[in-house]
Amino acid sequence: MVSFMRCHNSDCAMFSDSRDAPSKVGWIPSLPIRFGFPQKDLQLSMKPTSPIHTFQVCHVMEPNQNNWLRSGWIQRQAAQRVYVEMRFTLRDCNSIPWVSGTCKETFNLFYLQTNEPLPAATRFRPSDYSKVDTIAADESFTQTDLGDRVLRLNTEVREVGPVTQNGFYLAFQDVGACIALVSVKVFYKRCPSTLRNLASFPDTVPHMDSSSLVEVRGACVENAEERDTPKLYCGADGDWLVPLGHCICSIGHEEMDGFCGACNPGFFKAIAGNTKCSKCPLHSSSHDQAGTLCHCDKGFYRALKDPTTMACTRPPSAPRNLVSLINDTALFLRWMPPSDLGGRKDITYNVLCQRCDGSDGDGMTQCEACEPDLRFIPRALGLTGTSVAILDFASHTNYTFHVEAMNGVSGLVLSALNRMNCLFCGNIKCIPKSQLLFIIFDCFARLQEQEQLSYSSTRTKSTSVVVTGLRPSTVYVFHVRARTAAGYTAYSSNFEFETAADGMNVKEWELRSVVYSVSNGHTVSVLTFCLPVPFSGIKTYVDPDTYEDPTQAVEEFAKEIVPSYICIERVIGAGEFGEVCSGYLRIPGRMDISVAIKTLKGGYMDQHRRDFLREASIMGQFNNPNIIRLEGVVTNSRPVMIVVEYMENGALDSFLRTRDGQFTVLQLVGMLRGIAVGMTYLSDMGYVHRDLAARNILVDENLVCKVSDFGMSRVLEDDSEAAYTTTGGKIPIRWTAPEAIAYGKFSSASDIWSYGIVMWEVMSYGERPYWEMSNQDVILSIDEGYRLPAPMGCPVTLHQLMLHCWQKEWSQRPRFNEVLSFLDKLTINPSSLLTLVNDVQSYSHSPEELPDYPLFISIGDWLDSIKMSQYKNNFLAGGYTTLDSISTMSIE
Ligand code: ACK
Repeated sequence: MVSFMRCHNSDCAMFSDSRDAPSKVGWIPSLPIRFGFPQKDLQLSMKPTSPIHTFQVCHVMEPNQNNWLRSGWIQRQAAQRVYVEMRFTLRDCNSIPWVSGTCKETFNLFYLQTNEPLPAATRFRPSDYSKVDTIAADESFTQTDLGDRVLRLNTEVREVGPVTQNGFYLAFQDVGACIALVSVKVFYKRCPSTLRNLASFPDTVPHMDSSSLVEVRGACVENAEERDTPKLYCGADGDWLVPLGHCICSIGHEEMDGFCGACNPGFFKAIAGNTKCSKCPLHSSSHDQAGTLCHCDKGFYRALKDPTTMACTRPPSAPRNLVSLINDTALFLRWMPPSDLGGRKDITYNVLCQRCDGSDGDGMTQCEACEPDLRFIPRALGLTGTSVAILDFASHTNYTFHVEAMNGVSGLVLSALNRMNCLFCGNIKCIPKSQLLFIIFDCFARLQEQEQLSYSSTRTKSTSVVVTGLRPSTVYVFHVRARTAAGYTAYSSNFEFETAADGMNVKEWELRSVVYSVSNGHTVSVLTFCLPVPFSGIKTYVDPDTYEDPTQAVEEFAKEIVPSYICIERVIGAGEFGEVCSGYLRIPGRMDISVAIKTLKGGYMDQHRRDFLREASIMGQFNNPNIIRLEGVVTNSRPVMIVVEYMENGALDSFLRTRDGQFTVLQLVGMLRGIAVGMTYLSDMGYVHRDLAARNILVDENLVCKVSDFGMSRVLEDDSEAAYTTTGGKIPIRWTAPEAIAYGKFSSASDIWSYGIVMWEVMSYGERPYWEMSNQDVILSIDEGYRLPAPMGCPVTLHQLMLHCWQKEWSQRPRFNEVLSFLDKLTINPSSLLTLVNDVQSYSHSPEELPDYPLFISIGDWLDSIKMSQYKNNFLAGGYTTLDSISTMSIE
């Protein structure tokens, strides 16, 4: 082997390269099998001045060719996945006169793994080698201006392996083609050492398994410190993915080209962070490199609370123009602010008073402070205005007043110069600690039918609640209370109302409660009033938990089936409460129906039975071709069963995994459309699924996808993906919107997020979202703006739709009906699915970078939506034919 040069992606690590001089790199024609790749210099007409050394073979006239060329032993080194790039010319048989059926247009690539080079005398046995692929030419000839046909160079790359032993041989088999092998480059991919977010990451070789990422921790660069642990993931193609965490430059240092450099003299940085060094503020300077603080020039000061970025200041000069005015009982003093405020705005004034009584026996004047005896309005010290009134003078006494100006740095100077002033510094009032704050956690609305002892209660985190299932002609009483850090508040005063007899107003009322605290900050009160919810015509979902007795909900929404009508055939899986079986429902006088039967295993507790049947009372309310249909329940005998329609292909995730790559994009979009139909229906009914994921979608024999798994959508106990969050809930992190993870805000908008993840699962044939990343890393990376990249072969339009579903701001995500009409447009206009993500150069991977247009398929759609249809032709004439091209359009 000559060299072991490393490189990235297409510019790749080279174990050996026969481009320069093939004889040096160990290519040996394998003997004694007949060899047909003699080394020759081939003059390619592409580069007439530079001869290229090649191995050639061209026995196209003779039948039964079997010519081999084998490489020397190539050490595997760090590689896990090895690639071979072959450059060759291959003549097409039509261009060779007189050849019959003996001429071939392909050759074969083989390899053999060994831990050591084979002894030189080892016989070459083709049967030891494993075939990698048959190689054909993309190009064989091209036409020149003069009409000549010129041989074209082909480049083909194949993956060899997996290579697990120390090294390997490559071998080429010719079976009768006319080939010139110009070069062979053997390489592997790696993520090159890099600097990211002020951390350095070492050279890393990707995993052999293309679907898994290598997690790499970065080390902070010099003079930087770690905030969140910096991490990158090395992907199979040698790309670094998902940057997480970061380092920040330490104090006295700033970021320069990915490193942390010292602040220059005259500059400083007092806090660690990715900000720049700041110029020293006025009247301060730093003389050394890496300054963390600028020192005040002589005569200037920095008060304790002054930020380091503030100019140094000095005490003010004296107040000006002091004038006095006396009436019968009061003295008024007024003055003007100093001419020099010292560079500060926090100026205050002290009025100092001295009373001097003649002289003592030594002839000395006796002076004392007189402020305690006098009344100063508003006060004597710390005045912010420029006047004061003084009262309560004693008769026949001399008073002397001084007004001094102070600011935030006066104390620093005075304390050094004159401690006498401390006389006036006492009597500082204690500021009371901030008052105890009450936090409203949640409210309870209690609903009671008048003159009935029973009541039901609803818990909500918002300040309004919709009450459903009310009876006609009944008087109801509502009251609301709040739970705060200090416990429950008292109930609000009662709000009474009577539902109408015709039932029009009886189903839903919105109970609005206003939670307020009174002025002392210690009580929280609740005001309540009621508003009827306008009748929308769409059936709304009724939460079985609002029933006092959940069996009532089952009775209302699920049919009881006679157990003898159910024929169980076999067990197909295990559910949380018992086995899942398949079988038939044989109702007399009706056709047999294939069903799945979920059973509740014996020895259950009442709570289990209620939770088990909860799914039936939810499912029973739905009637939609893309929602799993409830046939009925068996509750009056053992075992308790839930009977639903049978879905031949089982759960969508495992179904796709076993059919990797077998569907057209349109078929996959058809599946996604079905799920969107089901979800549109659920969201219109006001039902939030909370656990939408491919594992909870079932597929029938016609590839129709139906939403299922409603039972645990409230508590998610049965989902193996659900993990406990810091708030105590159990949540399938990878599928759940950030606001639902962070503070339990589940909504149809959070279902839309999950729908985007399901889209990704479908387009990647059941790949695990975020691969092996930990839940914590998933949360972090989402927060930092990372979104799943498009799966291989995914149309740009679909990935853009996913990114829309993953907008951080939930109100900006599309609604299910919008997703549905978007998918419909895609299906009607399949050319919109032709651009694959891999084909697009500048393509956004994050919702923040989404082009500023909503979900449109064509330029026409878009212009229609912004009322500019008349410009369609101008756009097309200008070459703007796709929405991607619009996103890169400039003002000009
Ligand atoms: O992937 P699967 O075959 O699809 O394995 C699970 C298993 O039962 C445990 O839930 C399958 N399953 C659940 N409901 C149905 C249904 N209605 N039709 C067919 N298979 C079902 C599910």
